[in-house]
Amino acid sequence: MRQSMDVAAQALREAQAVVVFTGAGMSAESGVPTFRDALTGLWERFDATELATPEAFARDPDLVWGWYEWRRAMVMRARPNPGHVAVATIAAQAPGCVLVTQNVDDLHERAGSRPPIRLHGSLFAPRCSGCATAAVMGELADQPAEGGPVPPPRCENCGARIRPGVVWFGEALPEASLVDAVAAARTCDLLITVGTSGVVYPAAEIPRLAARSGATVVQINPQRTPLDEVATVNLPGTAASVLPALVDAAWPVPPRTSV
Ligand code: BV8
Ligand code: ZN
Repeated sequence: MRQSMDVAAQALREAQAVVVFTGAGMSAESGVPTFRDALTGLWERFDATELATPEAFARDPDLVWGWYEWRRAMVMRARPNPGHVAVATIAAQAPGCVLVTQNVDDLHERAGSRPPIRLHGSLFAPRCSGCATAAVMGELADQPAEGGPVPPPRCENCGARIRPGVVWFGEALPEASLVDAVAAARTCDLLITVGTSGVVYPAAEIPRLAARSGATVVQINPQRTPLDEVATVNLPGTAASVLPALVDAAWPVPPRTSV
């Protein structure tokens, strides 16, 4: 691990264009369950990919809206972890750093990062399912701790149901975000991928594209993932422990001069 950390730290120190690419594991230590285990309690009988679809919302809008309100409440109770703070430090220290996230929480911004390129939208940007008018984020729905169905609000403009501002399975990613993320992956010399299983496309293409374009790819994840095969360096471990260690190794804090 020591040798890999040294390689990663040198790559970060010397990089001219850095991409940080994050997934649900980034927020796990803030108490926000990863996508595969976002379903606890009431939701455990559903597969996330079954709830995160336009068909599910059309079939049972109260159930789907309730799930997103339950997740939004959890994110609002959560706090950024040391990994989010380390990402904000990298963005401040590394030239031309671009943050690309698959996450729909706001923990990167709350840790001080500039708004990331969001490939899968946000829990905090609801919009009308009919006329796409942006909706004002209302008060949190009154739900039991384990969650439950909540009727979505109605659009003031056209009366259609308000939907979560996320990208569901089967929906296209926001074109501009994808174009910007692809451009960044193509031109970076270092991509750090943190806390993603690397199985959801087209987002999962980003680290692979960086590798194909000749960038050094550093993966931070406690588990093995399909991205192991494209990572130049694997740093096994969690976001909140490995990212701060990487920042310290790249930019050691000069010892205090005794005054
Ligand atoms: C599209 C928002 C076309 C919603 C999400 C077969 C092959 C290839 C593709 C497909 C296919 N079949 C279907 C598809 C397409 C599909 C897809 O990829 N499916 C997968 C399941 C195979 N993709 C789509 O549908 C996309 N759209 O293709 O549209 C199109 C084109 C034009 C016009 C119309 C249509 C849309 C995909 C976006 C779906 N929305 N999120 C919501 O949040 O509810 S995706 C969702 O899962 C998350 O946002 C996240 O991005 C994604 C993957 O999750 P991860 O972030 O990787 O998290 P996960 O839980 O999987 O893993 C966590 C990782 O963290 C693990 O590795 C774990 O070890 C690690 N970890 C845990 N703790 C820590 C940690 N790491 C660090 N520290 C820790 N403490
Ligand atoms: Zn409307």
